[in-house]
Amino acid sequence: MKRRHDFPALVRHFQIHGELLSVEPYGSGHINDTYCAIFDQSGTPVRYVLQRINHHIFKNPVALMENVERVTSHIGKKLAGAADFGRRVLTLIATRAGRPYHRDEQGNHWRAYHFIEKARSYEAVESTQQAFEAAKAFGHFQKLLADLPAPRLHDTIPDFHHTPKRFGMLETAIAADAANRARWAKAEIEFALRHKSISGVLLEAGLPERVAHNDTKFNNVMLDDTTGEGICVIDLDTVMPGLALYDFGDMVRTATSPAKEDERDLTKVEMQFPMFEALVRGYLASAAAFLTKGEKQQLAFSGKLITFEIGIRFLTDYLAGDTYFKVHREGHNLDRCRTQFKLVESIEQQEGKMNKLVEGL
Ligand code: ADP
Ligand code: GN1
Ligand code: MG
Repeated sequence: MKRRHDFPALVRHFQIHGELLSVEPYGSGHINDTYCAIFDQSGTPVRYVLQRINHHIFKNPVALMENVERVTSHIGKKLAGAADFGRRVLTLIATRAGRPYHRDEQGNHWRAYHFIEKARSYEAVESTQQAFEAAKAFGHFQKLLADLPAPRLHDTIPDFHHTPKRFGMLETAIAADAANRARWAKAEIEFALRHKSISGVLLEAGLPERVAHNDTKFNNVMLDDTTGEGICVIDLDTVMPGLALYDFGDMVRTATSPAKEDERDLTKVEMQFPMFEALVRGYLASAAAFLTKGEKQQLAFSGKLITFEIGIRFLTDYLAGDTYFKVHREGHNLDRCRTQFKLVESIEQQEGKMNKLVEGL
């Protein structure tokens, strides 16, 4: 039986003063459970973010939180003194025991963050300015972490962006057909098999390992309500060693098409060239100085590859019976897979032009 969490007891473990007024589910992530908790602090309502880490997916929440703590404090030190500093990096709230997380009696790991006010994240991109700002913020995030002192961060999910291994998992899921759904996904399976050869390209390109975010979905950056600036990069669970292009690729995946990830009307899914241009310009505005020529050459390709990779992950989960991503309707993962593959096609049609743009900058 699913037991509701005892929020009044839970929040008392964190160094937050005042009386708890309410706790509501918040956001639309596919993995963790996010809540907004409001406290009365001397007559003023103050919001906090409370998150339960999905330990089925993140098998070592303690190591994960060690990463998050190192990353946020490294960035925090660098930005100290900057205008609006407290909104530019996630700030963990320690527990009364002095730890960055609380482990409850059911074995759940919880963390609390200060709420970034006067900013929000968006499910779909609305303007080139937004695309530019998001890419600039993610590039800046990589730049700030380029000199993170040793040791290497923990791999919170090993081989997270190892596309050939992801493809192997898809092949296993097709063969097993555990939910008896392969017959509903024939066209998608065929599409995936036809594109298998692109899987290994980035891994074989000899690109440098960097600290990457690894989940730079457009809704993982908060845009300032007044200025539109990408004020804070959030969702740090997958910050770990990776390629810079995993991040740029995921921006192309989530910020060039005006459609939501689970849009059913595929005519709305399209790689819009002006959005791509804004992403490249925004990313280079903060990352040009450290990117190698080899990385720059693959900016467009990374968009195609990461979109393909997430597409095959959705397809794999559909075939396995929806065991990984949260789903809210029948065929949800298949719908998500379809938007990704449609976007791959759209990128393919414009790849020459996309590469020309990058070469010219
Ligand atoms: P998930 O891993 O489930 O995607 P996120 O960490 O991205 O979880 O949080 C989900 C949503 O909650 C985000 O898209 C964002 O809108 C909001 N959010 C997360 N952290 C904060 C914060 N510190 N301040 C304000 N909003 C936040
Ligand atoms: C998941 O947690 P969220 O919703 O930001 C997933 C990403 C996928 C994304 C697809 C740990 O991200 O890898 O790209 O869904 N995160 C994990 O929307 O698997
Ligand atoms: Mg998120």
